[in-house]
This record gives sequence, structure tokens and C-alpha cells, in this order.
Amino acid sequence: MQTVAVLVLIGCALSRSQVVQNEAKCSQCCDGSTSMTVGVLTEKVAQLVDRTTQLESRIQNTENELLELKSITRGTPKIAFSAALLDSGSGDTGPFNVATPLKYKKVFANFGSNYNSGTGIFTASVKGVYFFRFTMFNNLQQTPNSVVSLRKNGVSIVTLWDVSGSDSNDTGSNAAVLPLEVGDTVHVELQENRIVYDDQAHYNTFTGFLLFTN
Ligand SMILES: [Ca+2]
Repeated sequence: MQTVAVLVLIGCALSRSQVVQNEAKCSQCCDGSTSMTVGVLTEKVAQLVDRTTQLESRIQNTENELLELKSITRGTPKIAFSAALLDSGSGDTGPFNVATPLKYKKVFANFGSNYNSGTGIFTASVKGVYFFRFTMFNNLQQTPNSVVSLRKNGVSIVTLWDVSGSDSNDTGSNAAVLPLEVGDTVHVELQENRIVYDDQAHYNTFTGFLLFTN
């Protein structure tokens, strides 16, 4: 009986030794795996951030396309605006030491709300071909000093010019048909150190509308 008890105790001691060895091996194994797992996770997170950025860009593009499609599927997109320079009163606008968008404040119509009277800028919400026209009345001083241009995405397209002679009360207009992508902008710009005059007869106007989508 005593012999059996001794053998059992030896067996238990051997088993405990094996468990301790296995625990040590496992600890080494886990430390290595943890380092590898952190590296893999860091890479995965970076990939997810890239993917999220790409998805956000695609969602933005899809929203823009949806806005365009909604406008089209209602029938002919209703985009047309017309505005004059002064909402009230009379007087010169300018001169400014830098070229400045003219803010046509007296809004006669703004179907589609593509024209912003706070900035003077028209932003196309639909891809298509548009017509724009603007008029200019020169300053009332003896020497004319008025230059105004129609600009697409900041680039001059057509211009009105009256800067010499002794006449005043001159008016002029210019126009252009422009293909626009969604987000393209069109505005009328008073050139630096130039002046225009207006009153409630509304000589200076900015008008535009969509001719057709394409
Ligand atoms: Ca003139």
C-alpha cells in the first residue's frame, strides 16, 4: 500500500512539472503572437481608413449625381435667374484694389437657386449648356473707367470695356453660351480700380439659364 502511495505522489510531481513547462512555452508563444497581431491590426486599420476615405468620396459623387438626376427626372430642369446690381438706392460700385465679383442684389428670379446673391456667383447644379448675359453702365464721372468681365471658374470669357473719352451714360452688354459641369461657377467681375454706376433703373444686370442638358 505504501509503495502505491509513493508511486502516485511521484506521478503527480511529474505531471505538475509538465504543466509548468507547457505554461512557459505557451507564454513565449503568446508574446510572439501578440506582436504579430498588433502589426496585422495596425495594417488593417490603415487599410480601413483608406477605404473609408474612398467610400466618402464615392458617396459625395453619388449624392451630386442623385441631385442632378432628381432635377432631370422632374422634367426639364428649371434653372433660370436674373438679377440687378442694387437692391436699393443709387451710386457707384468700386473702385476696389483687387478684381471683385459683382454681387447683384436685386433678384428678379432664381429658379433652381443656382445663383447666390450673397456672393454674386452662379453654381451649376446640373450638367448642361447655359446662356449668360450681363450689362454694364459706366461711371458718371467725366472719364469712363469701367471694365467688367464674365468669368467661368474664375477665367475671363467675355468682357465689357469703357475707359476713355469724355462721354458718360454709356451702356453695353455681352453674352456667352457655356457648357458647364456640375459645380462649375460663373460670375461677373469688376476689374481692379474700375467703377460702375447703378440706380433703381437697374442698368447693370446678370442673367442666365439652362438651355439643355447633355
Ligand atoms: Ca464710352
